Amino acid sequence: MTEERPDLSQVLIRCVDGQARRAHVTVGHVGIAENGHHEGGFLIAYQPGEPAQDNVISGNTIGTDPGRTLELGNGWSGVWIGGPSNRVTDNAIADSGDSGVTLSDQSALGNELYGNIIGTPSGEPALGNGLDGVRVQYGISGPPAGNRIGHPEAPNIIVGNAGAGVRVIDGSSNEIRGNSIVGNGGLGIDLGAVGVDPNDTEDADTGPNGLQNCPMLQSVTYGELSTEIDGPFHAQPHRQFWIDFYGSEAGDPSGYGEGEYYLGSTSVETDAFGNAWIWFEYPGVALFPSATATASDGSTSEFSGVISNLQEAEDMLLMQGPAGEIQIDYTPACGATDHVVYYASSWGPLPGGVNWTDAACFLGATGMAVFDPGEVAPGSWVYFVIVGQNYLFEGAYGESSYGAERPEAIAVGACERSRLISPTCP
Ligand SMILES: [Ca+2]
Ligand SMILES: [Ca+2]
Ligand SMILES: [Ca+2]
Repeated sequence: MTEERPDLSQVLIRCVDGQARRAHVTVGHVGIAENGHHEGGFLIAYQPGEPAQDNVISGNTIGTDPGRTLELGNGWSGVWIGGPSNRVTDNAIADSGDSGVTLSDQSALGNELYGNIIGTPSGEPALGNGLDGVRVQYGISGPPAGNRIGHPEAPNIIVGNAGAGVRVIDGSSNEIRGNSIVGNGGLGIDLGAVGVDPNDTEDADTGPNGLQNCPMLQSVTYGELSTEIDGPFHAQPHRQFWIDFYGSEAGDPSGYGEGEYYLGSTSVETDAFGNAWIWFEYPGVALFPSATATASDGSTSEFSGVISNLQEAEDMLLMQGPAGEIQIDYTPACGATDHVVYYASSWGPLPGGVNWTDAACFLGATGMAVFDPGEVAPGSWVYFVIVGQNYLFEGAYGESSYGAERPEAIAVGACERSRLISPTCP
């Protein structure tokens, strides 16, 4: 049922006029990797009138070894699909010269990508694909449509690819939900032109996935046991949408989100003016939240902007008393109900980090702490960082006076509460 075409792709599934339909092929547990000598990994080919359909590619490693350590990438896409209703599940797809998976052509309808690792997770050798994780684009006959890339119950991990996590250049109703998309060179999801597409009035614009408008997250509120996220959403009037929420350990440099971990979903319906208010409560700590909107036709938006309410303590004043003690006065950030001040001194600026040597703990809502550095040699530098400890958080109030995030305070055990260091204000 498969043709070997070592000069083109390692596994070719295609239909040719006048020949038997190449459908219902299942290929699994095949290592597809050949040091770039092959142009592609799997090719499910387009052929007018006889599209290759209903095939399953499952459980393979494509472009690397099963341990995901070797660079064995194919010259172009790891998987290229130009036919309908194929399923690509539970594969590792890495080190392609082009995108991890390309969905192309008018006949690329209703394909499903579930449970794949596209690129390489952080901490593993960097074997991201050379273009996008998943690319949806016009082919010979037209644009793809109605494909499903991930689902909250069967997400893909799309990480460390050179371009976007998922790029939809052409086509409509391509659903992108529930995935872990992080650490890609471009946006997590990029529709149309490279970069963020601004929302428009009543989402009247047209383009890939209808250039679906995304939610505008406005606030994130950290409670004792949960995180509340809310904000406005503006799109086409009288339509229903799924709003998917994600958290990330860090925001994307663009200020727009990727979605490192899926938090959950809510549905909304826009009013006659295209407005809706979104609200979501996550039972835990959700850092750098972002969201996408998916219309009832399956068109998913780009990610929203990330909320990052990073703040620093203000009005800091340092004074040295007659006995050499140092008093710092300040206004704690974020209205913290409790906080800690860590202290260190050294010769000159420290290139490698600060060894925090003292701390003042359980300072409540006040803005004053006193340290005795003892005999301070001329030329010494002193550093402070003020850390909130509201609720579940050990939230950082921005950078330390050293200019770096305070690491977990192993050297200063007295204040340790075994809490998460948050880059945002609680
Ligand atoms: Ca874009
Ligand atoms: Ca739009
Ligand atoms: Ca639109």
